[in-house]
Amino acid sequence: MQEDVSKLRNEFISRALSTENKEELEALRIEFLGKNGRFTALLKQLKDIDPSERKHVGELLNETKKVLEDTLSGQQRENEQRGERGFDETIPGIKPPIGHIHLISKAIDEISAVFENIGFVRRRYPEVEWDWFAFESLNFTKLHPARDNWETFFVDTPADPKLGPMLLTPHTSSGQAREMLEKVTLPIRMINISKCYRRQSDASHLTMLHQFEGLVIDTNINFVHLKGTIDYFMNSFFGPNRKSRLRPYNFPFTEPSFELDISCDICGGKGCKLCKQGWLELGGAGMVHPNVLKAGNIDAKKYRGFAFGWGVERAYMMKSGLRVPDIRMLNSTDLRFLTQF
Ligand code: FA5
Repeated sequence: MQEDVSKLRNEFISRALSTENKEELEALRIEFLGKNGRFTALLKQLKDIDPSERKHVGELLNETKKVLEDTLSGQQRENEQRGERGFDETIPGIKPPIGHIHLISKAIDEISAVFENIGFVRRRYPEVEWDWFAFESLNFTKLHPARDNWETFFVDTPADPKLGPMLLTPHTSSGQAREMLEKVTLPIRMINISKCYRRQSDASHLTMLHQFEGLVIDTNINFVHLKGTIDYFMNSFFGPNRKSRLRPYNFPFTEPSFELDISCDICGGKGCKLCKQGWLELGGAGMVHPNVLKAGNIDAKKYRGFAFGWGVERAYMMKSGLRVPDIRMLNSTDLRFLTQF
C-alpha cells in the first residue's frame, strides 16, 4: 500500500507539472481525486487495513492528499500566469526533482575503490548458485545447518548430479571456488560484491543483503596480511576513531577463523537496541582452509590464502555519523529518508 501511494504521488506530480492549462489539470484532478479517482480508491481501502497499521497508513494518505492538492493549486497558478503573459523564454524553467545514486550503490562504489587502491580486482559471481559452490567446495559438512531449508532459499529445479541443488546464495563465499577455477593465473586478489539471500529480517538483518568478499591467494600469505588488510579497510572506510576487534570463530572454509566487530556508532559503544552490547558484527575472516584450495584446483602445499566476507549494508549503516538505527530503512522508498544521503 505504501509503495502504491508513493508511486501514485510521483506520477501525479510529474503529470501535473507538465499540464499547460486549466482543462488538462481538471482532467488530472478527476482521474486521481474524483469520486472514482485512483487516489480516492486507495482512501476507500483504508477501512480494510489491519487496525495495527491503519493509523500509520491513514497519516500517510492524509499527507499525500495534501501534497496532491498543493501541487494542483500551485500548478493552476503557474498555468494561469503562463496564459496571461504568453510564452516568456526569460522565465526560469521548472526544476524537476533530481535523484541520486542509491546509498547501497554508493557504498559498493566506495568499498570497491578502497580495495582497488591496494590491488584487489572487482568481481561479481552468480546469486543463483549451485550447492557445490555455496557449500560443498567450502568444506561444509553434509548436515551443516546453513544447508537447511530454514536458513537457505532453495530453487525448485532438478538438482545437478555433480553440483547438487540450486539455491539463492546465502554468502559471497560461493565466489571463492569460482574465482580459483576460473582464474588462469595466480596470485588472486579479488573483491567479489553481490547480493545474498537469507531467511532473516530484523533491525540488523535483511532477507536480501549485499556482501563483499575478499580472497587473496599467493605463495607467502600469512595472518599479518589479513590483519593489515582489515586495519587498512577499517581506517579508510570508518575513519581513525572507531574501534574494531577480532573474535575467534568457526567457519568450515577458514582455519583459523575470526569474526570482526566494530564499535557501535549509535550508542557510542554503550549497548543499544541495534548492537545489544556496544559492538556490531561486520563479518567473518580467516586463512583459507586447504580443502578449499584443493576444491579450487590449487596446490595447497605451495599456496596459501586469506578470505573475508562482510555485509555492505552493515558496513554502511555503521559509518561514523550516519546513525541509521534499523538496517531495513536502507531499502526504504521514502524520499524523506533517501534525500538525506
Ligand atoms: C559469512 O557469510 C561468511 N561467508 C563470511 C566469511 C567469508 C568468513 C570468508 C570467512 C571467510 P556470516 O554469516 O557471519 O559469514 O555473514 C557475514 C556478514 O554478512 C555478517 O557479519 C553481516 O555483516 C552480513 N550479514 C549476514 N547476514 C545478514 C543479513 N541477514 N542482513 C544483513 N547483513 C547480513
